[in-house]
Amino acid sequence: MKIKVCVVGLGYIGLPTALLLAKARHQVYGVDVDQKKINQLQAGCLPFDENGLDDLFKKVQQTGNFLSGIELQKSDIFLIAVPTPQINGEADLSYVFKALDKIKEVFEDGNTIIIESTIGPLDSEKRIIPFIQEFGKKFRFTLCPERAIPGNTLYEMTHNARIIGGLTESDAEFIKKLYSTFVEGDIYITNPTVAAVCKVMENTYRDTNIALANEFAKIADEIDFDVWRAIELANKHPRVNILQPGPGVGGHCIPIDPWFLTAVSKQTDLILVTRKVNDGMPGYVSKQVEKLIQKHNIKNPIIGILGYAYKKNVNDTRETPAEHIMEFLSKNYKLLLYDPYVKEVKLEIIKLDKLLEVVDVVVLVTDHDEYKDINFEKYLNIKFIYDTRNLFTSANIGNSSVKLYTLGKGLK
Ligand code: SAJ
Repeated sequence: MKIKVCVVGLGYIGLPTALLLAKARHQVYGVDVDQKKINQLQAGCLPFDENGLDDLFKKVQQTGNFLSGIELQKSDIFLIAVPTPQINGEADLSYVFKALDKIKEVFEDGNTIIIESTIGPLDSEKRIIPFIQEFGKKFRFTLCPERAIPGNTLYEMTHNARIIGGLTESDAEFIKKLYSTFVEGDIYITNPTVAAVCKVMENTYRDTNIALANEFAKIADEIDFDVWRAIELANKHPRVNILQPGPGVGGHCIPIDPWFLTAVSKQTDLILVTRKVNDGMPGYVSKQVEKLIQKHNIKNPIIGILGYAYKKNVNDTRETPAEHIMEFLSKNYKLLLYDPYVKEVKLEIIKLDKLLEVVDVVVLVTDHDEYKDINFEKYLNIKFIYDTRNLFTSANIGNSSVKLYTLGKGLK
């Protein structure tokens, strides 16, 4: 079946989805409010990096199945993939409603609306479906929350299981057929509320698991053991899978989605504590660095920050813990930053070698592969390294006098 699909929002999810649909031979029209992004796409350039996206874009361009613009076009299906940020603990659906306003102008009897953006458990039933009903047309509706991880988006979009929450079973079955033209994973159908809850539960589970790992790391710092080794060994148990500690959680999902649950229920004690623990990590890391500066008695140190992206090997900086660590440390210290992926940060980014030649302290925030093989022996100016990801080993230190500290291994 060749279907005309209009994808509204050409971000980290919308654009790859649009290109995969076009590759599956649907006629896809991508829409975004950002004229600069549309100009880039029309000139054959991608607005962001993602594994394999460039090749896919080139292939799809040759087929003519993907076009883009600012204005919506009449289509059989409208797929919304716009951001749903969180403001003061509430999901902000204003971009979804702006998209629906635009869709209303071209909507025809029998068209379908798919939402891939993350929304709250009751938002479909209480807010979105009533809004579409006011179009006064026959419609189909499904909520199909995206589940792809940045850095491996295309693989996960095609291989992960998908959940389709339909207003009716027939709506869900109809959209299942569309997704099965590019999804190889299993596709399950349910209602929109279960689909929405499922999505936020997934990320809340991960947030809570990481908070537990972070708490274990703080205990390790206090009573002096290696939390990374302890987690590795605990995970040898067949029913245990503890995630990794770190400088805090970033990205547009894990620190945000739990708030969709706290917004609809008062019975969310654990979720609120989880958010507090993970949001407290950048402050904790900064204080550990301060303690070490005092311990080493370094006057007016220059601190080199390695990594600004929220996780390794991506250029995505949304909700990055690096921002808070830098804000905290810059109050009292001069900072320099190097991130091979990130171009637009307030602080000037200097080359890695240059940074390592002038700093007194190194704080590793993001474990990009590029840092793995740094040989610190060459840099006699560096007094200590604080590694928040357990990336560096004694091999990086060699015979130099630089002291390596790692989050969750104590300060000795
Ligand atoms: N992190 C840790 N410790 C870990 C794993 C991650 O501190 O053991 C940190 C990362 O450094 C990062 C943050 O958590 O700052 C989130 O990274 P992530 O790789 O766990 O997740 P995201 O936000 O990139 O993508 C998640 C994924 N959700 C799940 O795996 C349940 C992805 O599948 C979702 O599509 C995405 O959220 C989303 O859009 O909801």
